Amino acid sequence: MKRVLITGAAGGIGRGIRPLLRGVYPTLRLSDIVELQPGQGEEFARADLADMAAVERLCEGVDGIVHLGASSVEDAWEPILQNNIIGGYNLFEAARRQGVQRIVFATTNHVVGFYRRQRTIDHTAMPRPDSRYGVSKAYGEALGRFYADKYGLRVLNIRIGNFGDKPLDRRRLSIWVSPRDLVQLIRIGLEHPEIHFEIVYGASDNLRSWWDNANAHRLGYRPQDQSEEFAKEATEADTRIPPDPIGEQFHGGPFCTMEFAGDVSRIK
Ligand code: 15L
Repeated sequence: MKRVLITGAAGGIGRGIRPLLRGVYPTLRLSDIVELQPGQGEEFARADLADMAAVERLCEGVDGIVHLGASSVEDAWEPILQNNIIGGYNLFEAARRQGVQRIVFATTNHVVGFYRRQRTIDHTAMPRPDSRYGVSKAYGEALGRFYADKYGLRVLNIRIGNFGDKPLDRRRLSIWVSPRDLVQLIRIGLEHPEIHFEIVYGASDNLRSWWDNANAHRLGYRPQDQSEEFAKEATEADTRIPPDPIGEQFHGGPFCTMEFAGDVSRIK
């Protein structure tokens, strides 16, 4: 991998992983819809993912992509449509046209947000999106499957839990991923010789995890961080959050609660 493109590089994850990827690959091409200052070994190209011609230019001369660019929380349909549905298609299609070999797709736990917390799921679980955002990421995973099987791209989907220096609350103790653990997964996606299409969970070695991340371990993932180290402060943080009787039953938490008008007893 000589040149790696990071879309959405100005976002929280982009900012968090850049220092850990610097020097690993000779050139990081950073892209976002907003301006950002490239550092050493980085170049910047501004692009709107909904603009196919711009996305194709972005992919020129690129060996691998870390695709973070998207609406990254629940939103109205229009921005999700532009950024995640049209933008997602443009990215995969432009990558194919430009001969990019690999895509690491930043998907989310909200693809499987309506699984109950008593249930541990692995990478084979059927999608149960908890939001329009989750639906758009399930679509992105399907795009990856299509471009891998049909056109031979190598695609790693990382269903990211919650990225940050530490877990923020009790739910995040189950889904947290540290920057260095996420970077380890990204590097598996960019470098592992046997990837065709894979799904893994973007989670650290969390004692309270709801996910069986055996597929990531099979690919060599050895997480270095554990959320339990922060259990006391994360649990205390919950005392400042209003009770959420719907969200606390499901993996997706508050994303399940938003706009909820269903029948909880039917969600097994
Ligand atoms: C996500 O997918 C979001 O991108 C992030 O901002 C968090 O909200 C996270 O999920 C979460 O579930 O905590």
